[in-house]
Amino acid sequence: DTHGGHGMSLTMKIMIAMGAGIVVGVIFNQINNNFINTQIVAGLFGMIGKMFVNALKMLVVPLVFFSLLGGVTGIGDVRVLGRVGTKSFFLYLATTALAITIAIALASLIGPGKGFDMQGIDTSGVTGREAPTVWSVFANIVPTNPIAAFANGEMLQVIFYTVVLGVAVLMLGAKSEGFIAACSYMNDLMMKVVAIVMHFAPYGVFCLIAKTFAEQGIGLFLPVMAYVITLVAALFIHLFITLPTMLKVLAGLNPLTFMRKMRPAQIFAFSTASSNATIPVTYRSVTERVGVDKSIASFCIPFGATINMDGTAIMQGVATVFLANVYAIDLGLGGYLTVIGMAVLASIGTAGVPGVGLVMLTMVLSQVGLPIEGIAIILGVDRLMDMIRTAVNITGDAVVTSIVAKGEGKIDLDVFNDPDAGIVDD
Ligand code: DAS
Repeated sequence: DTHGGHGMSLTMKIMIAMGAGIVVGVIFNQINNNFINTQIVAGLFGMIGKMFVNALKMLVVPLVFFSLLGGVTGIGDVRVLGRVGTKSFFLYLATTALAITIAIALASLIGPGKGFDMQGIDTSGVTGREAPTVWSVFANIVPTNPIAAFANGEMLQVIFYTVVLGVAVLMLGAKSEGFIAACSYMNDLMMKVVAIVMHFAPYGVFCLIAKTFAEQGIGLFLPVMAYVITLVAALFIHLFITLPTMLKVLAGLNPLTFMRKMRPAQIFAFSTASSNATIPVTYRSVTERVGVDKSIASFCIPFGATINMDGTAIMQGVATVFLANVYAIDLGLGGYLTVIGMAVLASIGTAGVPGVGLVMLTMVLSQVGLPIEGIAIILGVDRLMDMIRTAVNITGDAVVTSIVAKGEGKIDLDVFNDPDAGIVDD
């Protein structure tokens, strides 16, 4: 979507960078071991890509802190805050549970993994992680040391502490005016830093994708093609049917307009495979392009990036059915209900970073007695699957945020209906 007389918008540049990255990556993958040492090229792309992801991540904690502090003091009413928190929490869990249920149903229908030939796949070296108990997941939301929580980017703890701080700021009443003004300034300052980092997006996106495709042989997909096709189908059902329907029915917003406005954030999520790193872009797209009020987005976006992972839950549903078929183990309805419960619980406790879905999958598999070494079978294609499901994850976050905002009457429809709102062309 070009923007006025400014020529090509950043969105267009990012999309071209994504396409070019795929083409260049596949070419390097195909010519590998011939005359160009792709290790050097992949190393260069990797370095630039990593710098870009790090630049995004360096924004997350300060941006979330200042925007959320501004958001809490902007809402100004603890009851409204409680309502927004409760509504978003249950909507996030509901979309995740719905996503994995559809994924399991679809996978049971298609039946990937039946008669799978292990053909000497090396399943050693896959280590599981203990499944968290419900109690520990919720107890860990309260930080023992806020500085450590901020330093380590423990998002749930950062959110908890900032909300409590925000409520305390409200309780101080008029005394807080200077502080609130400073937070608003810091929020604007961080958004300017986001704009600077986004200026380098085409280069970062290109390098991240070119490196991934240069390393991911296409051949890796053949043995698990049934798994990949089922997973991508389930992800697309959620992305293009379930979420748009929820948006239309629960918020009365045009899904096509919404999806176009979320495209840059989806491409960032695809390129970085990290919901957390994408928070600055998701937040900016939802506020400046969809028109959601900062006071809602500043809570729901980081909250969703942490506890809401529809795409990841879908992968866990499909992978569980696939591995149950590979090992010819019949999980039964009880088994699948356990998988759904475990996947939803696991998504609350884990941050949105690359590869976290597989770590959560070990928890889900061990809970239903499936051999976790089976993960070695789908490991080869997981990076690309992670990129796709992360784009689904942040779209789910943005949809729930928009639904909550619409419910609170905190969405500016003039912005939503303005095709050029928030076009990032600086
Ligand atoms: N990459 C994770 C995220 O950032 C999702 C996953 O690993 O499944 O949301």
